[in-house]
Amino acid sequence: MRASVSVVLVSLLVFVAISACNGGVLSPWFYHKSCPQFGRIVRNITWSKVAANPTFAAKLLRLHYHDCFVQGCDASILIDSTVGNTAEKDAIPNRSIAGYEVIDEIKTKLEEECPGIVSCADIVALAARDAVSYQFGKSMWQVFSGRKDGRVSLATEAATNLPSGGANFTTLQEQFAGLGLNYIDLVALSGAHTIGVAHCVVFARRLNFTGKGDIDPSLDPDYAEFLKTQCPSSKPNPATTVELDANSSVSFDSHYFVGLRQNKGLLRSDAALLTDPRAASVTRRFQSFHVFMASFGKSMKKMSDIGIKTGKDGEIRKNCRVVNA
Ligand code: HEM
Ligand SMILES: *[C@@H]1O[C@H](CO)[C@@H](O)[C@H](O)[C@H]1NC(C)=O
Ligand SMILES: *[C@@H]1O[C@H](CO)[C@@H](O)[C@H](O)[C@H]1NC(C)=O
Ligand SMILES: *[C@@H]1O[C@H](CO)[C@@H](O)[C@H](O)[C@H]1NC(C)=O
Ligand SMILES: *[C@@H]1O[C@H](CO)[C@@H](O)[C@H](O)[C@H]1NC(C)=O
Ligand SMILES: CC(=O)N[C@H]1CO[C@H](CO)[C@@H](O)[C@@H]1O
Repeated sequence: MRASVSVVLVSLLVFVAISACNGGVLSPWFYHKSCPQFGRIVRNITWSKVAANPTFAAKLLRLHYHDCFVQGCDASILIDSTVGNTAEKDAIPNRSIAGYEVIDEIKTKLEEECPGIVSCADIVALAARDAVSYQFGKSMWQVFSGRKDGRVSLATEAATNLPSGGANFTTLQEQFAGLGLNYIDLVALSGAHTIGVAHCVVFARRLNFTGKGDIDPSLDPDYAEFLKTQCPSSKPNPATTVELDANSSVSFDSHYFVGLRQNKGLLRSDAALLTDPRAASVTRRFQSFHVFMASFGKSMKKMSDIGIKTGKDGEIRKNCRVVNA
């Protein structure tokens, strides 16, 4: 009797322990024995790229987000289109996704040091963390490893799974919920827009809201005038970009939430966070950097767990741009 109770207890404990670390799949020590240089190599190359060009921080962070939201975090975003298949990277929402060459460089170095061991998906997850962390000189959240690379990449999926910059709160919340992310994750992860830029076309509608030259009433009028000078409808330049977090788009801080609450969120999806009372209250708390950063790290970890492939579901790609033959 006593023995069977302890057996049940022990199995329960083991079960709890395993569920606590992503069903036992991902681990902070995954490459500890097989490729102890993994963390150092990713950080070395990522930091030197961001040091030379700070815009890589935003690019690598967004790359990881796009990867995870389509097919799970399986590096499907890296696959090049082929004659018979238009890949995710060539889907419309993928416009201006970049950072591929940094991932390639890291992969090449890792294949020299530990051939066939490290997945492209794990590189993407760690490079996103390190790119943001460079500014702080230390890692800002923990990343677990052990993802396998997927063998499928479809442009059509990128178009449906990635929320549009014009989305309202209901749509955003539904799309995030479908991936196991709640409204706090939605607000925290939207805080990624504290760095980087957007093209005029993704917010142009807000400057001609009903087609009568009027501005989106949820946009600060002075800020809207500024945006019109940057993105004149008479002379549209498809290459023009505007900072997502006005005047603070290089520094990873909580200024996004300060601007957002002054109705200076650039995208309609940013402004939408203020239309839900619970989400709006989170945006207020996230004006504090420490509160935001703690939550951002937790939500990034949840995001980097989406749709993990293991065993025969995936592979360790030799070249991040092509599925293995
Ligand atoms: C909440 C839903 C989201 C929507 C609707 C959205 C939409 C967008 C759009 C439209 C752009 C501008 C793209 C361009 O014009 O080139 C953008 C940029 C960006 N997004 Fe998001 N995004 C969302 C969530 C996220 C998340 C979860 C992350 C990362 C954790 C993220 C990171 C970024 C970054 C860093 C940029 C700037 C990229 C650069 O400067 O190259 N976004 N986003
Ligand atoms: C990265 O590695 C190179 C070559 O191994 C080395 O010269 C360089 O100092 C390293 N950089 C950092 C930031 O550790
Ligand atoms: C949000 O957007 C969706 C899709 O465009 C639309 O069907 C829905 O009615 C909108 N919801 C609200 C509350 O505006
Ligand atoms: C606003 O949009 C309407 C309808 O698309 C267009 O006819 C008009 O020229 C636009 N106005 C401005 C100022 O861009
Ligand atoms: C950005 O800085 C300029 C110059 O200090 C200022 O005029 C402008 O209002 C700021 N923009 C926003 C959106 O705060
Ligand atoms: C439609 C579109 O803008 N596609 C782009 C996706 O990303 C690649 C790589 O940056 C571009 O070359 C495509 O033009």
